[in-house]
Amino acid sequence: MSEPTALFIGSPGAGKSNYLFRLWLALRDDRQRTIMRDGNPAELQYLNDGVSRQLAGQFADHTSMGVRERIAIPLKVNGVPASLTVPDRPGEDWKKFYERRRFPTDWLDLIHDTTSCLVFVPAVGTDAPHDWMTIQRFQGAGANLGTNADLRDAPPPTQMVLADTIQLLQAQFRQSVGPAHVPRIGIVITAWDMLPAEQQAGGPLQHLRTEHKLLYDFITANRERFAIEAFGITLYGGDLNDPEFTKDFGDKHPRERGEVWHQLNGAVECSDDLVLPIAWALSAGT
Ligand SMILES: Nc1nc2c(ncn2[C@@H]2O[C@H](COP(=O)(O)OP(=O)(O)O)[C@@H](O)[C@H]2O)c(=O)[nH]1
Ligand SMILES: [Mg+2]
Repeated sequence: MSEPTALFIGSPGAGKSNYLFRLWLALRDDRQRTIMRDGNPAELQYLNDGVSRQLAGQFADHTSMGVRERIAIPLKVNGVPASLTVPDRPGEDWKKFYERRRFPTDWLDLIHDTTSCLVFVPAVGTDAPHDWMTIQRFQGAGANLGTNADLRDAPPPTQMVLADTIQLLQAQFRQSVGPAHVPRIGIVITAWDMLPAEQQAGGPLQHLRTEHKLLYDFITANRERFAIEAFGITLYGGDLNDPEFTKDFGDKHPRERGEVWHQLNGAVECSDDLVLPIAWALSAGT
């Protein structure tokens, strides 16, 4: 059996790098968890720089040039070696993956029997406001037939890209590992703090059901093919781009901030342990 590996997947701007830094901040404190860091990663400086930026009350910028292709963090899950691997460079190729329908060849060696994927999607503002699925939702099934809007250049709705990406991943797992393999795929909904409190309280699955109905139906119809969980994540409990929020940011240590909303035990729960999605993903192999 290969070493458990978790992969981050998601379009640019989905929140992968900032979650990586927040995760490193959590792991750095060496608090006793099922998942611990196992020495320092080669990209220590890069990770520490990202953390410093966040501790100063700002989200880290879009991935800087010159960063290595893969960031790998050596971990131990219940004492067993594992790793987290993140494509952290400009122009990550997940969009190409969707368009070309081919898994990036330089990532193929990462797909094995204990690989899990975390697919990132922002909580708000992903779909173009007038994509055809939104039109249909608000104006009924016939509305797309009658509209005069030219949607030829509109991007495909996020939920379609996600459902398709998961399907392509599954095909790659089948090819690389075997048809009976059931990979763990976590859906990480980022910037959870941007949702109204009552939507947060409804939990990540309800969010998918109302905002990304097609994706939700796809997940529920394929429960036996993938082990899927959804997580709603806020790195620091608010928007670091909002001066209203950052003015009180120093009132408590940023490490004490941030939440993961999940339904690992059925009911909606909120945890302060930002490591949770990775712990779920990696415990598949232990
Ligand atoms: N409000 C809020 N925004 C977030 C959070 N996490 C990420 N973001 C936003 O998402 C943007 C893109 O994040 P980034 O990590 O660069 O995405 P990547 O391209 O997938 O690596 C950030 O600049 C933030 O504006 C969060 O917890 N709360
Ligand atoms: Mg990035």
